[in-house]
Amino acid sequence: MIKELIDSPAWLALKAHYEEVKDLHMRDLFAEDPLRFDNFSTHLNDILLDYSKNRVTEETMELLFALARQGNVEEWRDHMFSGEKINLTENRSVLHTALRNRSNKPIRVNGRNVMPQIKAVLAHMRDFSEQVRSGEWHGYNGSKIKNIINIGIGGSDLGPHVICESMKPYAQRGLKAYFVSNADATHLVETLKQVEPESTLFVIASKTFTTQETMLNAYSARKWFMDLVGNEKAIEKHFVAVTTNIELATDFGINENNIFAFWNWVGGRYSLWSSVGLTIALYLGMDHFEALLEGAYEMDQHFQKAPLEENIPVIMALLGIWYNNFFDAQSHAIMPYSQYLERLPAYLQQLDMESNGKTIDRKGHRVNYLTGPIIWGQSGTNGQHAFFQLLHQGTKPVPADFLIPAMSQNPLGMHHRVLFSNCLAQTKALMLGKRYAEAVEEMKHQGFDKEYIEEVIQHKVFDGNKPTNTIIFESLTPKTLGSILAMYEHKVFVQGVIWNINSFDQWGVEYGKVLAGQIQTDLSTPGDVSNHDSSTNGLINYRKRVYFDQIEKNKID
Ligand code: G6Q
Repeated sequence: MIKELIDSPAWLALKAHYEEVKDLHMRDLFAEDPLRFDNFSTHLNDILLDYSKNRVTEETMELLFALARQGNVEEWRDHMFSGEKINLTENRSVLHTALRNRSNKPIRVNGRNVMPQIKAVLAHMRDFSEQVRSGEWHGYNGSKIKNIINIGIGGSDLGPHVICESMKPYAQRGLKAYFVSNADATHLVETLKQVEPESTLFVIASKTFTTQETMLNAYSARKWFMDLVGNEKAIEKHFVAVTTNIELATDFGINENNIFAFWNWVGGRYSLWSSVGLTIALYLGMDHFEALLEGAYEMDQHFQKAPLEENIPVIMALLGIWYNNFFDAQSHAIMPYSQYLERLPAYLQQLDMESNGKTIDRKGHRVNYLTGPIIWGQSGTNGQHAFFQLLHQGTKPVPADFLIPAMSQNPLGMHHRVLFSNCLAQTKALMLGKRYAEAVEEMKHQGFDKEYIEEVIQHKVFDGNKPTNTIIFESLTPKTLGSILAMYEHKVFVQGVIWNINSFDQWGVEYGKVLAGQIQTDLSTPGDVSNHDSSTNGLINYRKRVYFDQIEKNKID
């Protein structure tokens, strides 16, 4: 009989080991092993993962690798790459990796090689993006396209958004990319204030073409366009779609030639590598989009071929499990020391929390261990002046990833040296902490008297022993970014396999998509409602009173 995860040999071995090592301090581990950095770091191309500042010994890592082997991580990985239907609850293959397959190897879904369709869509994207970027494709009155507005949400927004934001140095001069996702009209209205219809191209990105927020924004954008241009025929010059639902996109008025296909074996949050990346291709050019795919492909190869002991996504996944399940860490922080990567935490929130925010295992049983952590973070050094206090001296363990390029794309004076020093100073301080005697010595040196030192000294002591990974790379190129995003995808995958959950469905999101319907109906008529719980009734009625009062007043005025 297969044992439950928490009663399995590898888990029990880790549990016993945790009791032995939980009080070890990294400061001592570093003192004992001058080669700790060499022993606990690995790399792929220019991407170096330094995981030496973690609360692990050689034995911890061995036990974690045994856990991965016990969970059949390698077998599941191979199932995913070969197109097996590992998304059980939706009976689907999980093949975002096929989208960036740069080899000639066929990949089959239901016996059919999907590579020719993938290549055809890539060619379509190249052709279209080159036409727009060169001006060959122009607005209805001959104007050059200067603004791309991506209308989409969740997986149809976060991926392209983080890439466009991170890759600004590669963007074409004179071209701007905007992202509209929120149902709050403010998002659309404020964006439209910045553009003219004749030089704007809307990319309606929606796998289903039914998502309420996206459709609302798409139809409001269409109305804005029609109000200003008044020519139905002009729509096809300014609206294109990325979707699996050709019929609804055509109903919207989009010319079938301007619909970019993708497939239901591409999950929303894994879709930026598909035609959902059209906005990326338009903004950065297809060569850069393909470099992104290349980088992801190299990480895929590494994930498939490197032994677990050197495998970056596997190591990151196992360290996450170590803290999540043995140290009870509830969250994991992402600290990119790069302004360009400002949106990375938001992107990773969806990738990780939508994938592994699950309570039911693959067999349909409720799990009795923690699954996916809360992902949060902010670009450094801003976080240092805000929430880092809790990392240094709070009561909650927060493992964190620090990401930093060795070279800045904006080599201005001392900026990058200051940024880099801050990044390393933080991980060093989090690891070392500051002992009582060190704090006293420091205060004495600063000239404080004995009495004052005694009064405040406890506040100046830092426990340290706070784990961090540092991911350093030469500079933030499309290829490197592709590798980094694929690295996180596979990290999340490995964790899902070990936790025995399906990382590829999102029933909570689907539930949210239908929930609002009844309330929306209730909001449209005057008079209080009483058909919900008292909280929901109270809040609906508050809004109705404000809204209908306002309408009444405006009539009187
Ligand atoms: C991602 C989720 C979700 C989805 C959005 C948008 O994995 O399924 O974030 O991407 O709800 O869905 P559409 O692309 O269908 O509009």
